[in-house]
Amino acid sequence: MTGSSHPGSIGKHIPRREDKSLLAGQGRFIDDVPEPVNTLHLGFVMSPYAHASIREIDAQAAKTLPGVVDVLTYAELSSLANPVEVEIGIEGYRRNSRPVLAADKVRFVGEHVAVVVAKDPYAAQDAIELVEVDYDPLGAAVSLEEAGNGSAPPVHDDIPGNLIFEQSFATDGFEEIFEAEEVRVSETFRTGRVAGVPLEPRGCLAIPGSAAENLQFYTSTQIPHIVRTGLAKVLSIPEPSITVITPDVGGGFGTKAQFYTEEVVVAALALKYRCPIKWIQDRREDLLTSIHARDHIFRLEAAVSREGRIKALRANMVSNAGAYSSYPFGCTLEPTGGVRMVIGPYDIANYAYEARSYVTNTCPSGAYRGVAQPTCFLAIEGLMDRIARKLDLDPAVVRQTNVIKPNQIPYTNVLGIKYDSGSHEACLLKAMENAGYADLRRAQTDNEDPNVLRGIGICCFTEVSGAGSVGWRARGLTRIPGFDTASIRVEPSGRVSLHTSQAAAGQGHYTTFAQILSDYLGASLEDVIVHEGDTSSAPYGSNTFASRSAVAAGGAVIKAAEEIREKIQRIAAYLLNSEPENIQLENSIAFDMQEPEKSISFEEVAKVAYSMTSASLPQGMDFGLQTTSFYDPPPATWPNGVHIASVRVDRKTGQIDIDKYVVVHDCGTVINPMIVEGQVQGGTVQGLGESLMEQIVYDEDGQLLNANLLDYQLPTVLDVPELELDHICTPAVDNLGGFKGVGEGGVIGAVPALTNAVADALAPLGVNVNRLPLRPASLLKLIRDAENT
Ligand code: MCN
Repeated sequence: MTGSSHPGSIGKHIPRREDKSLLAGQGRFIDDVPEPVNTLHLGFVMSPYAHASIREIDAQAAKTLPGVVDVLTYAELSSLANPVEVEIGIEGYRRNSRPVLAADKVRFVGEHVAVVVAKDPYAAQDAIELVEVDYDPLGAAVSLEEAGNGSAPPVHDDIPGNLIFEQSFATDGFEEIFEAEEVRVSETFRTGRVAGVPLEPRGCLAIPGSAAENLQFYTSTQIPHIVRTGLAKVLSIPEPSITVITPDVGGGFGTKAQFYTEEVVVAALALKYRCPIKWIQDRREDLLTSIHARDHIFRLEAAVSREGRIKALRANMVSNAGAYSSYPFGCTLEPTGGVRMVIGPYDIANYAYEARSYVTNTCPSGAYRGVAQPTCFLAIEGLMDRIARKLDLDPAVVRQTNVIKPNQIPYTNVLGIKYDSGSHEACLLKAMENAGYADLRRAQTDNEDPNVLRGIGICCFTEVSGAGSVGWRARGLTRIPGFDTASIRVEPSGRVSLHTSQAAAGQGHYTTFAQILSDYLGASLEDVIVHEGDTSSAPYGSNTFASRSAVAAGGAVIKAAEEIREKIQRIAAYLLNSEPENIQLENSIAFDMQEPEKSISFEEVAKVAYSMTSASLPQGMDFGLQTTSFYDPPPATWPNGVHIASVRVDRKTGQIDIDKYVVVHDCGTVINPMIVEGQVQGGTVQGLGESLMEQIVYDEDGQLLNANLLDYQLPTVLDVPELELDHICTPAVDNLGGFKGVGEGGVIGAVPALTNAVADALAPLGVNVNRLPLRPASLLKLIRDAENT
């Protein structure tokens, strides 16, 4: 891999520090947090109906079960906690809030109707069975198609037509330009609904302190600060009295970047009973109630020149919001994301879009890895292939015709989105070279076995990462700060503590932030210890999602490091009788570049800074070696990449074999190539799952049919091909450090590349592949239908 040319540890394969304990089974996850002796446990009574009025709840039998302390419903909880409402400042959004337990109606299967408080989790589970709820079932709005054509029953009385969000846009003179072109290519793509399925489901433990409203709140989340702000608001208690702590988090993938009603109930009841309360989710609850994602219909229409150049593009995205708008991203994240990102690495001057989101009687949707980008790139990359087929061009040539060229960068697209740098064309060319694209095409043409259908799929993409405050405001999200923060303290020992506003869920932050700090401060890597996920010590920030840590918190670390560096230089110069500008810091030693024998360790400098020697500080300087820096990055930073997949589809079984899989990725300055490769691999495998097998299935009544891991199929090691990864490094220009995010590119590239490969294989039969997931049974049906016509 081409790493960065940065001196020091940035760009080096440094083994992940966190793995020593995680791989030895010594990680401490939410269920491992020691629970105080008098801890009570919760169990939630979940609705078996997608849509029903609640006539009556009888909890008498449950309350008498040994070990049960209480059973509470909306009637009791509503006096303890306000409904959760996400504020979204964008035109076309209809406000929506969710009570922490269902009030008079349930709106999806799994919605909480009552909560059992018990002395152990087993009693809580047994009691759940005894709570009698009298429901009056109502017709359910489930499918997006029905929601879109207005035939679905209303989900909320105050959201007419179930339309919770709509937005449109068009560049000047769009219609005339569109109509002027002769060639039109269009397609409608339908994605399945998927779940994040982290290895560790959610859970929390709330421990009230001695003061009336003090609360220590452990939760398996990616967003401790946002949870804390949310708890304070919903429980109407002072924010400073709450400490949110994330232990090790066993994966989140966005599903843990939401503030959940269970978190509110656990906290509210800990304060009510003045004793510790714990709740750990099981897999069924996870699949029923942790946010779902995708479930989109994305239509694209392009007006194209005979050479395959897109002259005008029209997008229409419809997304399924589920029953409620979830906090903090709401239901606008996916539609605004899809229609804003679809232009991707292409130079398209004329663009119009419509985006809509409908509420339905299904689990709320939210921010899952990639957000809308696997869908919008499925659409634009699928369209590129269809343009190629229509004009009898090679699909790679169509992409080369439209891709942004190096001499156009910095490039600002029709929506005002700026790419300060990028290797859009170079990644395509390199991926084609690495894949042996010409040979793959030859093998496809030379294939003589009628039962083997060969296909090649390409996906060129950009990935929105590290969005700053302006980027979030542009999408109406007012509960996401956009900045991130780093606090650095050089301790009296000369060792360095770094607290960031991030909260890792497996991304390797304890290693990569140490690398950044070590390089920018001149501290030895071993001397730097990184802390995250405790709101009492970590400064406020946006937390971990949307591939933002490297860009936003990385920038904050650089800013803070530079501030401390300057102070150390001044103290060292004073003690060494040198000039601050001559002082260089390396390996926790400060030395005079012109007289290197004049040197002093960080420890000696720190002792002076903390007044632990007889030496004094320069006149007027404050004690200590500590600072906090806030960094608000540009609206977004744009990594890019290309995936190429070559597949064989068995015409008799619909089975897919992946022969070759190539990725070329550009995330700017690479902090740790090993971690970057792990991120790309993990994301690609999730994309493989999304395109080929994963799907949450609701029936027409809104019953979730596969809330278990036997029926919700995930990729295993047997499904994953050899992934050939390569990188191009074009550092970001507009942000500190030149880093671009990498957390989501894998899934964004994989879904379209694999889908296009299968579509390419089946195209000669006249099969149109435009609906995910591509399971063998559904492919076989498409093949049989084509053969029979
Ligand atoms: N990195 C790097 N060089 C770069 C960019 C990033 O070495 N040029 C490193 C970072 O320092 C960090 C990791 O790569 O250690 C991911 O960085 P980044 O892209 O900034 O993403 P975040 O740390 O903000 O993590 C969020 C991202 C998202 S949005 C999802 S979803 C996701 C993902 O990370 N969920 C994950 N990766 C995951 N990995 C694991 N193991 N578990 C999850 O739940």
